[in-house]
Amino acid sequence: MADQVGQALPPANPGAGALTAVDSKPLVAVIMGSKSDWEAMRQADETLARFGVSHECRVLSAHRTPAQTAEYVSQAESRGLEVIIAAAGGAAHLAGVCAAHTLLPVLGVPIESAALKGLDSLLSTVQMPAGIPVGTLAIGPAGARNAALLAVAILANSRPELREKLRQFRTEQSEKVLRETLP
Ligand code: RP5
Repeated sequence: MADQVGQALPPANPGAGALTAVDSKPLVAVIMGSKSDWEAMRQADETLARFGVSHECRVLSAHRTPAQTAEYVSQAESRGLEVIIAAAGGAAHLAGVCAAHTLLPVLGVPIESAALKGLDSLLSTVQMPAGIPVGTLAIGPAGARNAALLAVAILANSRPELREKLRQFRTEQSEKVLRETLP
């Protein structure tokens, strides 16, 4: 079964009720090429949980588990998923491979690599040839958090209550900045 494909990652906030990484009716899939990507991608998990968006996190690799990745992504839409966030480092073709197997929007997060600091990941994710789009975010944790916020914005187009949460988030963020004091 598709929801058994790939290694599930721990919820960011165990005990948070429905806001877990492995939800029974997920709207967003957060997949990453390796467990080593989790340190950055937990930002996506935590952000989705903060908005109460049901989601699941999986390790699936474009090159280490190609068949399982294709199977998982091909079945995502019929399972009710609406957005896929795909993160990978190095020759980061995971997001592009995902996009090739689904009509769902795919948001790519380039993971910082040891050799080239994520420039390789960024270019591999962002430079999709015309026809199969990947919406690429920033390298690393900022990209992970923004991918989740963009997923929330996509879902919020048809969910007024989520749109209101997003508005509230922006307001709180602005207020926090305005409260900052400098030494
Ligand atoms: C990619 O290779 C993964 O997304 C990860 O960022 C990178 C290194 O993976 P590990 O060797 O740490 O498993 O597939």
